[in-house]
Amino acid sequence: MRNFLANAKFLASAGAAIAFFASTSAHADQPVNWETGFQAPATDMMRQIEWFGNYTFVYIVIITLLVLFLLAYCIVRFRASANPVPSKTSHNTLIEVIWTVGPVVVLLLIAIPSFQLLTAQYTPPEEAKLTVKATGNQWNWDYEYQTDNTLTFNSAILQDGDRAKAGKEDRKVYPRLLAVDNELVVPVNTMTRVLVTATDVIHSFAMPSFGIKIDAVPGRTNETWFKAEKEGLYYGQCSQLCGKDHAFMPIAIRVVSDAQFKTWLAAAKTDLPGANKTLMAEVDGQNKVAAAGN
Ligand SMILES: [Cu+2]
Repeated sequence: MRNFLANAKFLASAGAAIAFFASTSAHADQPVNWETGFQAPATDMMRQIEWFGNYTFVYIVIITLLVLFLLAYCIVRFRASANPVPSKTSHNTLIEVIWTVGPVVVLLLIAIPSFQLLTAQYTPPEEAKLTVKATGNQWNWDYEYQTDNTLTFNSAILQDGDRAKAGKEDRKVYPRLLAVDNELVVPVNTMTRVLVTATDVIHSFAMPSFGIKIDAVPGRTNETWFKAEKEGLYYGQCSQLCGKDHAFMPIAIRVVSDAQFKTWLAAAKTDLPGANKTLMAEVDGQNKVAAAGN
């Protein structure tokens, strides 16, 4: 009984946690405790990746159950006491054809959508409207907006001591180890090209809910792209072991409306902290209104 109560309590708090994260996920995407699936997709590419993950999972389940059944059947049906004189069969053409053709068909059914997805990832559907260069350093990122009058700034992990000054005291929106001082700001529904490189060692630019992850290699430029469909604040991390502070170089992308982006970009060229503060006030203000309206 006590165990049952403890379990019920655990389930209730888990339920509350899920409700809590569901309510915050509307404007931020980040890892949550006990997560077993992907973060909610914010691009069509991530939706396709999620679909492919679920699709292959079906095969994994079927194959695992089939092999488990065959094993159990052999162990029980052909145990020494039930089957004292074992068969000496060494060939069976039909079964050999089945266990060769079966896996080939399964591999084809997985390979075809897999190659299609891979091709789609390297084939942007349209010309990029915005190009941003992300340069990995030990242990922070430099972002460069390739617009008229280039805008360049550094983005590093948010130190706890700087939270108050940056106006980022809400740890649900600006989580420890994921929040940064200056987010990469991009407009919603806009084809964005990201050029990725590094200055010292190999890093990796990854954003789970956008379905992108690409190595940042010194002396070479890699290219990826995304088209974020939902406004919000998204978190990723450097995903290539790059030294002692590898775990402390998060990536934060803030997706805003076209108008907000234009205002921010114009202001950021002269006063980045000021532009960020204005944008934050506007975005967080909207969320408060949205929350109140629920
Ligand atoms: Cu790194």
